[in-house]
Amino acid sequence: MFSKVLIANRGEIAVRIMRSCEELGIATVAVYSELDRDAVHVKRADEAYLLGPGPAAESYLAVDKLIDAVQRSGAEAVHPGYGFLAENAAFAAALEKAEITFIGPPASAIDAMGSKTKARELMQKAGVPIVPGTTEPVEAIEHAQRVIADTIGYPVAVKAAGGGGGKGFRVALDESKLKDAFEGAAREGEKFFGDATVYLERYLPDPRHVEVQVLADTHGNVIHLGERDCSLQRRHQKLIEEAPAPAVDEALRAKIGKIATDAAAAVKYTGAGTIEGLLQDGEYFFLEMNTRVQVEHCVTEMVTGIDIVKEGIRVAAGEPLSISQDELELRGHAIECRINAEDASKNFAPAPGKIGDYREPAGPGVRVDSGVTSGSEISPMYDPMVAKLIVWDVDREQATARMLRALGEYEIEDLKTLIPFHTAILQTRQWHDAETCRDLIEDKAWLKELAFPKAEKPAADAEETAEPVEQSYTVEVSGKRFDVKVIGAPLAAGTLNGATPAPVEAAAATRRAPRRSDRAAAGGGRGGDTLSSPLQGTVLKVAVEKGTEVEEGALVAVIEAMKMENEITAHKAGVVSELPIAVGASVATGDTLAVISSAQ
Ligand code: MV4
Repeated sequence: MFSKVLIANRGEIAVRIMRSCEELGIATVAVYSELDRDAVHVKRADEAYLLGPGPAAESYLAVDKLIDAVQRSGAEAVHPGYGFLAENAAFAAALEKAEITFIGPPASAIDAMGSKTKARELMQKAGVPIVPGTTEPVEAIEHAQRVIADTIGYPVAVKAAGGGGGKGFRVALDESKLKDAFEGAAREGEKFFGDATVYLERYLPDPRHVEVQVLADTHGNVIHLGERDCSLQRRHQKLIEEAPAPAVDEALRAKIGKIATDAAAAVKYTGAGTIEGLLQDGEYFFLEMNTRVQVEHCVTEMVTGIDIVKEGIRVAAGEPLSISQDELELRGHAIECRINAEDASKNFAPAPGKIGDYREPAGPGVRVDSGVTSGSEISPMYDPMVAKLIVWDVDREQATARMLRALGEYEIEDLKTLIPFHTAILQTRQWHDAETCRDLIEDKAWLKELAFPKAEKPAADAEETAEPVEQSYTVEVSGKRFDVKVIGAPLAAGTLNGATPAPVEAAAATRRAPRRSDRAAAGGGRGGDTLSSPLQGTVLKVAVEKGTEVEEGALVAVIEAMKMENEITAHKAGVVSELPIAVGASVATGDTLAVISSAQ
């Protein structure tokens, strides 16, 4: 076994990996950017090395700096986590050359699965069912038209060969939409992966996203740990995951498990990996393989009792897997909610900021994987996911009740997170019936109900400096009279407790008593005609001009922040009278994006 491992990542996954290392008696090495000097993962590690400035290209993606840190620390192996360099075959090869162990699959397996067309061809040869379509790149639109007419038919999915996780994925419902889809997928492939190559798949109208966790060692053992359902997604970002999948019974589990282990064996996979697929009407199709530990690995850990990260480390050290397929047992049900710094009511706009008071839920069957604490700064530079809340219980219904209880316990002050969104969605009939909830996630009106109450005016730092006082009030709640005693900071002159509206709207929307964490931070205000930016980022697209007449909800601009594209829509109908933004410009939270005057 290794004696020291460097974790080439940040946030919750870096902490998660350190936990497994500690249990295995392995010393941990953190790396960090200048923005992460005070981050939880840095303090947690036995030692830590500064990589460079905040931008990932100068820190978490800087291969030379990472290898230098490995050599200075004397670590024998590197765990990449997910994101950053986790699926970079060149990084795995560079480590190999420097005689450092990469805790992950061989570079050849990363490479084989990295090209989606190559992966589809390999899987087809291995007898793994793929979504019907092409395994060769489709060079030109005329070529695509021919293949669609001859074999696939409409609707058709156009996907970037270098893509994955939905990047570079467009749908053409009929021939008239093919050109846009083809060009869109190619453009996105070029932008994100430097590869404009696209391929075609039959578009499945209402599949479930079902993926299988696999583990493989260097002794020829390849096993699967059952499946996860990750159908609840928004713009290809998973939001809630669960295991087992509601639509999978034991017979289907055995069938898709074999598909997954066949797929892994075909690329001589080792370590932890995931076969992603689509399930429709009991039929399973391979989509792609993620050659890394995934965000949602935790739900599988909860129902199998297996530490997936630990198994990956054991495999990299040359040890055999600690369990066999026959020994594996699934028990109960697990659900994971991603706690992102995002505002669901504003199109899931990133909501970076500094966390105030912070308190994680606990109690039976509750697990929190987080990388933050009180005072942590969520930077727009990195992923908006700050924590994962995972629960286990004996069945899906009880796990849902437990998740709602845990979400209610979670206190994250001064930061807008998806907690109200999760709380609302888990109480819907659609979730109860195990539907994919696609209708709700696209429902602008429903999401708007999740709006955070306006931030309260800070009472001139009174809370920090003043002694708490006791004050008595008489209040009426739904016409019933109560005498209440309030113990806390004295109120600023001229304001009574109710001077700012109480967060009843949010409470109604989330159907539970208002919690402290609901009273979140200031955000992009939308006062009168001014449409101000709810986030800090870069303007990617401006969809209107001065003088354009817009409907409420019409696209005004696209702003990139925390690696996500965010559509900013008109807050009211009217005419764009001012437009102080341009493509490429940086905007701060609260900056005016447009002024929309009411049409006469
Ligand atoms: C598809 C699809 C339908 N047909 N491919 C790709 C990446 C992943 N985020 C979802 N992806 C999809 N690929 C074909 N040929 C539909 C989706 C899809 C989806 C699938 C299951 C559950 C939820 C989904 C949400 C968006 C897109």
